[in-house]
Amino acid sequence: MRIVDGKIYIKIIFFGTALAGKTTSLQWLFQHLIPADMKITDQIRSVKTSFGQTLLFDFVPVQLHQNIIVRFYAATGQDYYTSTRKLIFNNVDGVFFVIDSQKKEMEHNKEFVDEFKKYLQTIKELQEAKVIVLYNKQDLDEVYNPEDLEKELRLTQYDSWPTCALTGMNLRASFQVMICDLLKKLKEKGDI
Ligand SMILES: Nc1nc2c(ncn2[C@@H]2O[C@H](COP(=O)(O)OP(=O)(O)OP(=O)(O)O)[C@@H](O)[C@H]2O)c(=O)[nH]1
Ligand SMILES: [Mg+2]
Repeated sequence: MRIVDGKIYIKIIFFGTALAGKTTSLQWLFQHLIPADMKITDQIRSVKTSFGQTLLFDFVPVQLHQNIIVRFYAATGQDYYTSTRKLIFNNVDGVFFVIDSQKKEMEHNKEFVDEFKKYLQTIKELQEAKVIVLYNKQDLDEVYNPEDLEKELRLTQYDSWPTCALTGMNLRASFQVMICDLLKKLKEKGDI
């Protein structure tokens, strides 16, 4: 979190494997949940590869309140960019950890959990950040249910929802919990 000229900047990141649904989740939130008068830009800024995947990150700023700007970032999930992915965690306040629930993605998800836990040890802001896990693609066949996933991936300590980023299932609820938690922290610290 950064306070510049009396404005509070909150940073929320979507993290997870390539094609897990980070960009799709952010798009759904932007299109269906963020009221027009809170939008600072009319579209998500992103750098895409020729296959439609995110290169580096997607970015969208939202004005939550007169003095509160929330900046959303969706990190790239491609393995090629692992070294740049860490940079995006600087000053983070909230993380949506997007899991591709498909059975075939289990090992890949485990690698990302390891990567995330490594960042947890070294990035202080991340230790204090609100983390919500989205067990995405629950609409598909051949997926694990959230209970099995959180046990197998050792993510039981976090709030979580089964989601479908295509229809927005549970994205509203998870977003509300994220924002409420972050605003509560700001109030406790006396910033608002
Ligand atoms: N069936 C289904 N497909 C989904 C869901 N979420 C995303 N997808 C699809 O999965 C593909 C990848 O989604 P993206 O949102 O681009 O994935 P990403 O996590 O941003 O991937 P990178 O940018 O490569 O890191 C797209 O074709 C989406 O339409 C979901 O909940 N269900
Ligand atoms: Mg993406």
